[in-house]
Amino acid sequence: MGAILAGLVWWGYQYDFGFPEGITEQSAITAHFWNGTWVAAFAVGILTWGLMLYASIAYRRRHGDPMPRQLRYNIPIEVMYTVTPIAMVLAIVFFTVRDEAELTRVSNDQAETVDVTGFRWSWSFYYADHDVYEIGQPSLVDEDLPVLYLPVNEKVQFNLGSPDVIHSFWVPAFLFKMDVVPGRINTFEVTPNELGTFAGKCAELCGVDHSRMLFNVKVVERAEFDAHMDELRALGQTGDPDAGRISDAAQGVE
Ligand SMILES: [Cu+2]
Repeated sequence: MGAILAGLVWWGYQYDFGFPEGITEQSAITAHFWNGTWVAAFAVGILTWGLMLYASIAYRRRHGDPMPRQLRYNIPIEVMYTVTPIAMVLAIVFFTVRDEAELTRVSNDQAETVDVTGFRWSWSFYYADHDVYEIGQPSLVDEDLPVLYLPVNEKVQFNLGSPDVIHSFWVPAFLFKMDVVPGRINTFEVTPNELGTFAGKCAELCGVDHSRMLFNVKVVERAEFDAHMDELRALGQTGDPDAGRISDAAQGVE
């Protein structure tokens, strides 16, 4: 029985317990935390189910048994029932705080900086080092969505701002999301390490067109990234489309 459950846990581990595959250096931290939590939860579960099963068979009622000894107000057991869950919760808190600190650490040694503005109901991406931008419109049609280009294996710093309500910048394949809050700039850094096109969305219900607040992320080679910057420049999409909005918000100006 325990062996079957342990086998199931091992099998689940091979598939990251249903988690999508991460595409950044940092996503390995999230995946490891997710897997570790499941393994720990199953270890507790297997022990608990095993004890329940054992107790209900070994101590089942037999004919003529008297009323068993009652264990009300048994201090050692009460203490164990209190201390054990607290220790388990503290362990979860320890790993959560440790990994969150690592995932949100900003070291300012990025290769590219992208100022992301989430607005009702789309996104703009300002590539600060190239002074060009892309601005989207709400849509469910893939070809109409704004595309965020990122160079592979290079660290990108995102600065998230909003001129209106709270949004949330979510690329599921990053295994990470961060809220976009009016009046402040939220910053995080990732290093995408896999080429491809990935979905992005708003993860905070923000109004009538929330579901159409989609975008795509293209992780490309450096040369293709630079070519795209030139394309945006040729289209005349230069300057910060959000000049004022984000920076005013950062200073608390409405
Ligand atoms: Cu939104």
